[in-house]
Amino acid sequence: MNFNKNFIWGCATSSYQIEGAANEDGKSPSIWDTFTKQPFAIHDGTSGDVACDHYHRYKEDVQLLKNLGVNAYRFSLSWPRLISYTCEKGVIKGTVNEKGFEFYNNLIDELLKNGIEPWITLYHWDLPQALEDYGGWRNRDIMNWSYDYAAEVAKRFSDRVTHFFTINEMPMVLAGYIGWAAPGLNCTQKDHLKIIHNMLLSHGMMNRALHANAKKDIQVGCAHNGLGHFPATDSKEDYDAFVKAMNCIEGNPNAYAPMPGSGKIQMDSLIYYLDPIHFGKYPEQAFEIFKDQMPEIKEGDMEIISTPTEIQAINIYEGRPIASGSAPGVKDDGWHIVPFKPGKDITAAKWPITPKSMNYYFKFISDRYKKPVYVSENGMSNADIVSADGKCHDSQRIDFTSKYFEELSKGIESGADVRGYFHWSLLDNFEWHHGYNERFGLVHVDYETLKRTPKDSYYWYKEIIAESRNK
Ligand code: PNW
Repeated sequence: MNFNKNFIWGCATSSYQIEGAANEDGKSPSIWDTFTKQPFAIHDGTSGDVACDHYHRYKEDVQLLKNLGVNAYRFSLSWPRLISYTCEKGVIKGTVNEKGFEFYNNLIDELLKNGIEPWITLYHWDLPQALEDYGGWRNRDIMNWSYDYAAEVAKRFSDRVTHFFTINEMPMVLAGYIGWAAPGLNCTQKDHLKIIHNMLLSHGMMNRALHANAKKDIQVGCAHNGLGHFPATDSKEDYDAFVKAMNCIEGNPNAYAPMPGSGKIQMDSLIYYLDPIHFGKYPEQAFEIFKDQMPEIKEGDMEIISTPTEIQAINIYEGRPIASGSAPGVKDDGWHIVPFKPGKDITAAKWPITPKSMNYYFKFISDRYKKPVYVSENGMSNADIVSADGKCHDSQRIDFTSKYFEELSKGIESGADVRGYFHWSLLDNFEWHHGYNERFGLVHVDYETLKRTPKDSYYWYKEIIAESRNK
């Protein structure tokens, strides 16, 4: 495989999914603390109150990373652990929680002591509940709250941390305003487009705050998620069809598929989110399709949003094969999604296994935005159990990951500038509205004893990393 010696091999996690300690050491509630307590919000009725108890076991988890041999670890900061908010005379005031900063300082030091580079995500969905009470992502002021938060993060951590991701998966933040994620609201499309605009502004303001307060050169980007489509065959026609699909910003918000003529924003469109960041403008077609639903763009907004970033990160799990010719029932745009055959390979979460998502998609992103790209998440949910022999034999995950690596390698060979890969996830963890039923870890977690058992895939990934270093 085509990974050079300097390729970054890592693992990713997020605060609410692993930390636990939901009410400890001055942490204020997040929207996920609130949402998980609502009846039927979470499939198995659980919450992240304890999760993997990483807050108390981070040293053990750093040893797992060290033994794995990764050179980088991507984790997120719990915003409500770091800052709590009150409102006085209509002005929102944040107060720093020193205990929260102490936890991440310790984690960063522990990582560095063990030769692992910390990569920080500022926002992985656990918004302080107090900010949601003031409108959260619906309130344009969030760009200023984001600035102040990011400035504090840079002041405290940029002496030791070089890589920062602003917002993780803006489209999935939007899921909170479609109903199935926190805060569990159901908004109109006009609201959704405004929320996206506010997220883009916040990304830009975090980027500015990080750079303005950094103690050394840092690299900043957002971690976007999308569907990694790919041409159904090697024909020129299908390749052109794939490019058209990538440029389609309409789709079914709940089906993760582009759909020309639907009049709905495709929740995880690539170009609707990333063109503003990299080119300083929304795709032209957005104004034709969404007309007066488009957000108000104030003077200077697009400059804030397009403040230069150094890197682009992408979380990638699946995609759809695209072929030329239109499908019945949708506007003829010269392409269509080829339906999967019955019995298609799927993961435990029933997501289709599509290794080719690592190939053309990354070339497309790399060519379009011309920034170094990192795979900030990739992995699968599997029905893993600890066997009678005390081990966890997750051959599916090894198979999945090796197939995805092979296609990523082909993408790099064809010119995609991908510089690193972070496996999702280090540990089995709280998988949002699915609760603990989906296991994404390289390490199995027994939620009764909190015992960690490295799975076969952990040892396999360890070998891949070692081989690629010794090339
Ligand atoms: C990502 N989908 O979310 C998140 O960044 C992680 O926190 C999460 O645990 C991981 O992927 C696995 O789900 C996604 O339904 C959630 O397409 C849902 C989807 C994609 C990504």
